[in-house]
Amino acid sequence: MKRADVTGGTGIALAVGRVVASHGRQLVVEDPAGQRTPCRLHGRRLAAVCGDEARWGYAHPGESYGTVYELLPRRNTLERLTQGGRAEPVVANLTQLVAVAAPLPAPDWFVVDRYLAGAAWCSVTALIAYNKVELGVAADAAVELAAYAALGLAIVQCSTRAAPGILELATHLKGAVSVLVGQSGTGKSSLLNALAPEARAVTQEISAATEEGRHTTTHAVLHRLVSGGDLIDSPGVRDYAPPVPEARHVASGFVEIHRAAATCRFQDCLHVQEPGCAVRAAVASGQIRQRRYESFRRLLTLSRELGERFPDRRPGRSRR
Ligand SMILES: Nc1nc2c(ncn2[C@@H]2O[C@H](COP(=O)(O)OP(=O)(O)O)[C@@H](O)[C@H]2O)c(=O)[nH]1
Ligand SMILES: [Mg+2]
Ligand SMILES: [Zn+2]
Repeated sequence: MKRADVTGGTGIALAVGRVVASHGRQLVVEDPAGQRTPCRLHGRRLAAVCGDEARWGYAHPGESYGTVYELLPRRNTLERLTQGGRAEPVVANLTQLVAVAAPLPAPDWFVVDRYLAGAAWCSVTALIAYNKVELGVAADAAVELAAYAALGLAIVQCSTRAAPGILELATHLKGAVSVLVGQSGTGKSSLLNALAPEARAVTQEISAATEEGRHTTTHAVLHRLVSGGDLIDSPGVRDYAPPVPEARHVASGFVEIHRAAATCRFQDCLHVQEPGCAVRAAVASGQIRQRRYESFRRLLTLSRELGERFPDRRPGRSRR
């Protein structure tokens, strides 16, 4: 197809591809057949992240790298909260987030809630992978996992030291574009290596393509799984903190709170001290777990703090 308008009148034929690795202005773009080409961004205004769909072509015949001229609209963007309180895109066009927890390090369920809320805020499905299960599942962890399952979340108990859980996880990743997130040390890198044994080599190859041989692990890389589906790996994604939206949208990150909120007396109820609050009634009756409500309250407080510290911050969005 001719897109002379976006190439400054050079009339270069552009193809649509997907950004499968991104490091600053250097990218790797994959065509629908799976062929990967190193690319650079055209112009200063473009900023691509892993998962972006792009129009690209060769600026000059015979060049060894392509040029990305245009990015297509994103279906969703996983964002990270920066020090300055802003939302920074990390990955685009994701369909699933896998929150990884394990017996060791001791799970922080508030962190898990935060990731699950982050998934809901960018409209992707979430599941929990409880890794290292060969170490045993403590009673309190079993209670938390059962509570998440009751909310409709898929829970996969797995171990990188045994096949069955990994195979079950692979089944959940089929047909999806996923990321692994969670506390450091829960086994995300080990899971990636178990799911995509070639991941290490691919990452090194991409390091070479985008940086002429300097090996770093700062890239976001999309791995195609042999068992089906794509898995995006990036240190920035794994340790990301989801941006918290405006106070009135925080509840949309908590499925049971969002559901109960439909019957609050006031439509703009924040579920803190308003009369006729169905959420607080459900907490009092035990229908909503106290810990989950506490988790919601923490994010609500954070949202207000961010609003005060950064009054001009971009408002959070909710698509529920
Ligand atoms: N016992 C046990 N240890 C594991 C398992 N998976 C990973 N580990 C170990 O947990 C530690 C952290 O793993 P890593 O993949 O680096 O975690 P990450 O920080 O989440 O990427 C390493 O010492 C791994 O060998 C597992 O299923 N069982
Ligand atoms: Mg790791
Ligand atoms: Zn309410």
